[in-house]
Amino acid sequence: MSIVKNRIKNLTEAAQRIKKAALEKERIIIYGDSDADGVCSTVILQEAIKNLGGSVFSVMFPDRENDGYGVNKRALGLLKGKSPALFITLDLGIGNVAEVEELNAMGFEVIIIDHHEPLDKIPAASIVVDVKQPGDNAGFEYLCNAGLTFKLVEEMFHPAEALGEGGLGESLRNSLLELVALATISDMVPQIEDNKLFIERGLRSLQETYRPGLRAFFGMPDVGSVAAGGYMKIISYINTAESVDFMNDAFLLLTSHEVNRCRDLAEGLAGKSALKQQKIASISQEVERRIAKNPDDKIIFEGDPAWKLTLAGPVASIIAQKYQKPTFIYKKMDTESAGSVRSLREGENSVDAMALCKDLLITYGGHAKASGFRLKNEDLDQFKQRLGEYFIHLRK
Ligand SMILES: [Mn+2]
Repeated sequence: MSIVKNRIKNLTEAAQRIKKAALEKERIIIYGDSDADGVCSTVILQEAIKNLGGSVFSVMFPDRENDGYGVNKRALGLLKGKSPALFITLDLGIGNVAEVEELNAMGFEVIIIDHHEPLDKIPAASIVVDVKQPGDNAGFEYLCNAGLTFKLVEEMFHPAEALGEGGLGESLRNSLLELVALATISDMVPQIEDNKLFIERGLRSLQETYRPGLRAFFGMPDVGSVAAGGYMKIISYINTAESVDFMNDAFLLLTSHEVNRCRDLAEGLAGKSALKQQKIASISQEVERRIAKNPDDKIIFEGDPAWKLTLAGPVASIIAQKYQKPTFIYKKMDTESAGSVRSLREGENSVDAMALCKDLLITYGGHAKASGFRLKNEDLDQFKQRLGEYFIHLRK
């Protein structure tokens, strides 16, 4: 179904290596991001590996609130003694230069599958697939990570040099496309080319999904049919799941075969989602109260110890949309602050802005319009000032 273009850099190599690991029953660990895109990517790859006769030894999702985004320190601690293994990152990893070095030293073979903007240095993984990395001119920067993972899986089932060897069956393909569609909509990537096809075909299949976790949502009174947009509720429920001890309820839901368990998990996520929406609204109101004092500021830059880091993104989205200014919302912790950025206007690239402040930042990364950062509290004022200067300059 793919529109024929150049090959995505390293995609064939990654597909062949993962397929070999599945067929030879090597130990495989998948480390995915905790949002809908990361969770769907993980389900897609795990099901592909199982369909090739392999198994996934463990699946991990970082607790963004407590342990930080990406491959974090606590994960590295838990991974001690688990090598040798093929360690595959999904929807994260491109910023984990130091952690990948550590994984290598621990005896893991690392494959990165990501779609985020690379920073100065690409991690020294054995294979890096990132549609935004230098040298990838295939033109697939618009894919979400689940879309990229679907293309990887297509290659695992249809290696270029052995077409017809045992393809991705129609029902598995459709089932995976349902997840790709949800992730593509969730990640707010442009609905063009393959993304458009993914959404059309995935949503069509979703109407009659056989995945118990998705059927559980359609059994709930507040989730309408696919035609009525019920998938938006499903996406927000999946994004509500937070990872605890490296496991994630949305992943458990999407991979469970037990109808009752799926119903319980789906209802649990719906309940949490309602609470989350209330908190997002109250933080947004607080931000609006604060910025009302300085209506001429070129950026919005607000933080608080009481705000949850996982809500910084949704709050920043609402505020950036309403005020049309680059918006930085952060949680202030004991010694460090971490937050999310939304910069919606064309040409106001938030990752470029932060690159100019990288001497102040512990980590940063993401996409032009949606990104994140972490820094020491003592550097907050200078960070804010330099961002302000950068964006004033851009708007002259
Ligand atoms: Mn993503």
